[in-house]
Amino acid sequence: MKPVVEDKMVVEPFSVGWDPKDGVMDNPDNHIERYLKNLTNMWIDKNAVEQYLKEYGNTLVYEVYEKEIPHRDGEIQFCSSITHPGKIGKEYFMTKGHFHARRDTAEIYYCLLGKGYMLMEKEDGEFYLEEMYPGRTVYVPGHYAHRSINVGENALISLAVYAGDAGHDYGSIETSGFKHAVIEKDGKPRIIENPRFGKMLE
Ligand code: S6P
Ligand code: ZN
Repeated sequence: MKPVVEDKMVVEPFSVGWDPKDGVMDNPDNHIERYLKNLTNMWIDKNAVEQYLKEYGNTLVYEVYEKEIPHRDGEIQFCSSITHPGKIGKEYFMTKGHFHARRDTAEIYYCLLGKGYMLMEKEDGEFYLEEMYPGRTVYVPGHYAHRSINVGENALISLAVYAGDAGHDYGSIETSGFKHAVIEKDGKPRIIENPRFGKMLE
């Protein structure tokens, strides 16, 4: 990841190509790749993580392509967010999830391909699960941690757009997790309470 861009940087008008079929952006400034070995604590079933790594090796769970925009009020960040298909035990591949560092900033996800859910959860546990499929847009209000969950057979691809100074706060999600999780039951996605909530690092 590059250092945060100098705040006084002037942004010239620009456009960027990205392929709606695979979410790959031309000349991105950042291409973030999240592999399973760096995401071992975020799943309900720790044994299933070990099992998956033994069977399939260190697998790419999700990736993000973005242009570097100054992290300041008035700008707009955007990226393509690609969550690959797969399951750790019964739990679908998903992003780490985060609150925005500036908690009151919202975000929209415009889904281009795939099938999944956006899990949105407030600190007090109030939560919403919105479906994601091509042509569907999810509005994530401020104060909701959010995570994309891929329940389909192919990549879940969205264009995410959010406030320039939103920032990311992964802290409490890494340590406590979300209160809810989406797992497969009888071949269908089902929401459950996360049995490891509050102790993801144990
Ligand atoms: C940023 C936005 C997305 C995510 C991306 C990866 O505010 O919500 O671009 O960064 O989907 O998820 P995460 O939780 O690892 O940042
Ligand atoms: Zn976000």
